[in-house]
Amino acid sequence: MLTTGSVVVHSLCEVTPAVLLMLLLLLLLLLITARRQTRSSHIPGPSFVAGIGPILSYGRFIWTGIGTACNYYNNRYGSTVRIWINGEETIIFSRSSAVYHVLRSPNYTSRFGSKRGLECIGMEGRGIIFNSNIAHWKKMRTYFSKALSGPSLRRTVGICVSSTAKHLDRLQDMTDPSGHVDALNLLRAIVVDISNRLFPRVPLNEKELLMKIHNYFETWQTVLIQPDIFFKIGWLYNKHKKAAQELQDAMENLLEIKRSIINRSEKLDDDHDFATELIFAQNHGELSADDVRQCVLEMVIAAPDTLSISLFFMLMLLKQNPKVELQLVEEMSAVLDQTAVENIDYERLKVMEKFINESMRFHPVVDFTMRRALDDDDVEGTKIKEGTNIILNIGLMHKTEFFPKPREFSLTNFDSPVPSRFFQPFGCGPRSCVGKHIAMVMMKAILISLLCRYTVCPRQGCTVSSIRQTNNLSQQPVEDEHSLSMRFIPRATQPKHDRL
Ligand code: HEM
Ligand SMILES: *[C@@H]1O[C@H](CO)[C@@H](O)[C@H](O)[C@H]1NC(C)=O
Ligand SMILES: *[C@@H]1O[C@H](CO)[C@@H](O)[C@H](O)[C@H]1NC(C)=O
Ligand SMILES: *[C@@H]1O[C@H](CO)[C@@H](O)[C@H](O)[C@H]1NC(C)=O
Ligand SMILES: CC(=O)N[C@H]1CO[C@H](CO)[C@@H](O)[C@@H]1O
Repeated sequence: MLTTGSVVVHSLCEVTPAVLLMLLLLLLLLLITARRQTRSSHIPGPSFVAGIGPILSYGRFIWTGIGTACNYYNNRYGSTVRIWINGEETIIFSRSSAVYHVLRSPNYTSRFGSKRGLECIGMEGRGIIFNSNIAHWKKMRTYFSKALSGPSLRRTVGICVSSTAKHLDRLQDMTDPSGHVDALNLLRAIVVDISNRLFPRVPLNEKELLMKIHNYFETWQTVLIQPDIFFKIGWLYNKHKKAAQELQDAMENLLEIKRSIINRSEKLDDDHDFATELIFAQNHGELSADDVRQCVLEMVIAAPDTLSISLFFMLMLLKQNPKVELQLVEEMSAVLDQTAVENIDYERLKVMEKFINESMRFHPVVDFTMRRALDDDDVEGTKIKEGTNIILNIGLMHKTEFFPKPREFSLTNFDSPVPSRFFQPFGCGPRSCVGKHIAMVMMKAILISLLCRYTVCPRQGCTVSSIRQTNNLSQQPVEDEHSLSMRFIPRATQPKHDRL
C-alpha cells in the first residue's frame, strides 16, 4: 500500500481534472476491496492496483513524452521495468546484455504503435520504419539497403561536400541583423538537399518540403501511442490527419514528376537512384503505388529527422569543449594538407569519429527504440510473452555501463575500443538503422566541410543542457525564439588546400 500511495501522489501533478476524478473513484474502490492483488508479475514496475497503475503509466507516456517516461521508469525501478501503454504490457530494458539480446534476435523484428495512428501517417503495413508486416518489411528493406550502400554511398561524400558549400556560400541570406544564423534550420536545409540529390533527384522547393516534414514528424510523435478514442475527436485529430496527408501528397507530386522524367529520358545510367528502382518495381507489378510513395517519403524524412539534429547537438558540444575543437581542427588541417575534401580518406579522421561517437552517446537524437515480441522468449530470466511491447532504452544504457566517464562529455570514453554491445547508437541486427553507414559518412563530410570554413558560437548561456528540449519519439530542441541560433565566424587560418 505504501508504494502504491507514493506512485499515486508522485503522478498527481501531471493529470487533468477528469483523470483525477476517475482516480479518486478508483481509490475508493481500492479501499473497499482492501488487499487487492497486483497482477502476478515478477518484473519490477508500478503495481496494477485495480487498473490505476496502467492508467498512470500510460498517462505519463502521453503527457511527458515516450523518452522522458522511459528514463523516469528505469531510474525509479531499475534496468528492467514493466509498464503499460494503452493497456498493453510493455517492458523497458536498459541493461546492455538484455538490449543486445533483443537487438540481435529474429524474434523482435516488429515494432509496436497504435494501429489507427500508424494508418494516419501511412506506416501501417507499409514503408519500412514502423511496418510490422514482416514479410513485406523484409522486401522493402532490401530496396533501402541497396540504395544506402554501394554506388550511392560512394556518391555521398561529393554530394555532401558540394551541398554544404553551396549553403555556406549563401549564409548571408540566413543571417539575421544581429549576425546569427538559425543553425538547426541551416543543417536541415543542407541535409534535405543531400537526401534529394541522392534518392529522388527531382527539383523541389526545399523550404516548403522542410515545413511539411516538420509537421509530419509532429503528427507521427503525437499519434504513435494514442488511444483509439483520440482518432474520433475531430478537433484534436483533424489537423494531424491533414499534416500527414500534405507530405504524402507532396511525395505523390514528386513521384509524378519523376515518372515523367523517366519516360522522357532515352537511356538511364546503370546505377538507378532509389525512386527509379521503386518505380521500375511498380511497373513490374512488384510494388503498389502506395508502397512506392511511402518508401520515398520515409527515405526523404529519415536524414532530416535524425542527422540534422545530431549535427546541431555536435556544434553545440564543440563550443562547450574548446580543447576538442582544437584537436579536431589540427587533425583536419593535417589531412586536408594532403588531399582535397572530396577525396579524404575518412579512416584517417580518428578524432572526428571519436567526437561523433561521443556526441551520439552523450546527447543522442534517438534515445530509445520500440519493438514487439513475435514469439515467447526469456531475456536473462525475464519471461517475455508473444505480443509483448518492448522498449530498448539505449540512451540510458550508454550512460550507465562500461564508459569511464559515463555522465560527462569526454573523448576519453572512446580512447580504447568499445565492445559493440555497449555502444549501439544505430542498433544492430535485422532491424537496425539501415542508414547507419551512410549516416556516418554524411556526418563526417558535412562536419569537415563546415568546420574548415567556420567556427560556430551559440548564444551566451546556450548549451545542450540549458536549451529547452523534448524527449518524445526522439530528443529534440524546442524551437523557440533565438536559443538555437549561432554566429558563424570564418576561421582565420583555413587549411592550405582549401578547394571550397
Ligand atoms: C545520426 C543519424 C541517425 C541515427 C542516430 C539513427 C538511428 C536509428 C535507430 C536507433 C534506429 C532503430 C534501430 C533499431 O530499432 O534497432 C533507426 C532506424 C532506421 N533508420 Fe536510422 N539513424 C540515423 C540516420 C539515418 C539515415 C541517414 C537514414 C536513411 C537515409 C536512416 C534510416 C533508417 C531507417 C529506414 C530505419 C528503420 C529500419 C527498420 O525498421 O528496418 N537513418 N535509425
Ligand atoms: C510530444 O509531442 C507532441 C507532438 O509534437 C507535443 O504536442 C507534446 O507537447 C510533446 N510532449 C512533450 C512532453 O513534450
Ligand atoms: C510512362 O510510360 C508508361 C508506359 O510506358 C505509362 O504507363 C505511364 O503513364 C507514363 N507516365 C507518365 C508520367 O508519363
Ligand atoms: C564509433 O562507433 C562505431 C559504431 O557506431 C564503431 O564501429 C567505431 O569503431 C567507433 N569509433 C571509434 C573511434 O570508437
Ligand atoms: C517468430 C520467430 O522468429 N521465432 C524465433 C524465435 O527465436 C528462436 C530461437 O532463436 C527461433 O527458433 C524462432 O523461430
